[in-house]
Amino acid sequence: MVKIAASLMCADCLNLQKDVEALDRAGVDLFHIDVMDGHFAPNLAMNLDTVKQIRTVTKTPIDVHLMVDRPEAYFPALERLQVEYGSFHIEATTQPLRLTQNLKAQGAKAGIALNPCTPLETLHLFLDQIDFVLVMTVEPGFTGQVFIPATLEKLLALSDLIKTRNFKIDIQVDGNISIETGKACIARGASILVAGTSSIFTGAPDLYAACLNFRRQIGGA
Ligand code: S6P
Ligand code: MG
Repeated sequence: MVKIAASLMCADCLNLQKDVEALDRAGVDLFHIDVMDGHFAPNLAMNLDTVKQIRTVTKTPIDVHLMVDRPEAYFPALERLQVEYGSFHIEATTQPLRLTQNLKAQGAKAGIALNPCTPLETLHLFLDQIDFVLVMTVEPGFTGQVFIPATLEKLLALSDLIKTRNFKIDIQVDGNISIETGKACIARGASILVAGTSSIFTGAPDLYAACLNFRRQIGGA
């Protein structure tokens, strides 16, 4: 079944625990946490100290998306948190292979994130090393952006590549994933949808109901 990763950057930061609890009741599969440095992505979102606090109020697996230059600098802190999923951008490091191995050694599912303009060829050496690929469907940094349609072709090419080489790798999509774009991504092989302001954090008063509705609409009920 397709997994829903709720993007906590889009949650109500004045009532974060309340949102986490509502999302847990609605049965989200992962909490997606964006960590930025203001360089790789021109914004700041959550940080690893927040992850530590979120851990104390939920048992749902945590998915950290490092949108930072030199992600290796964050690895000692990440390791202490024992997250279930971790990804970093291939554009941001000179040692991606070492980092995927490190994530696996921590017991996390290892993911490589690709910006919309980064070609799939960069992944060829790693396909036997990773558990998931995070395909950005917007440029990194902000919520509420417009979906880049050309990323749908990239998804299709990626799922063909994974099938042809017979690997078991999840495809996560991140950026303006709505009911419509989510269905289009699933049809092209996506198995983890990052849910933000375009799907569940829409500003509607009932986050729990919005989450159940999204699950039902994408065909996962
Ligand atoms: C964006 C970040 C994402 C967003 C999420 C926002 O750079 O990686 O995880 O938080 O995609 O969702 P939406 O629906 O507002 O685009
Ligand atoms: Mg993200």
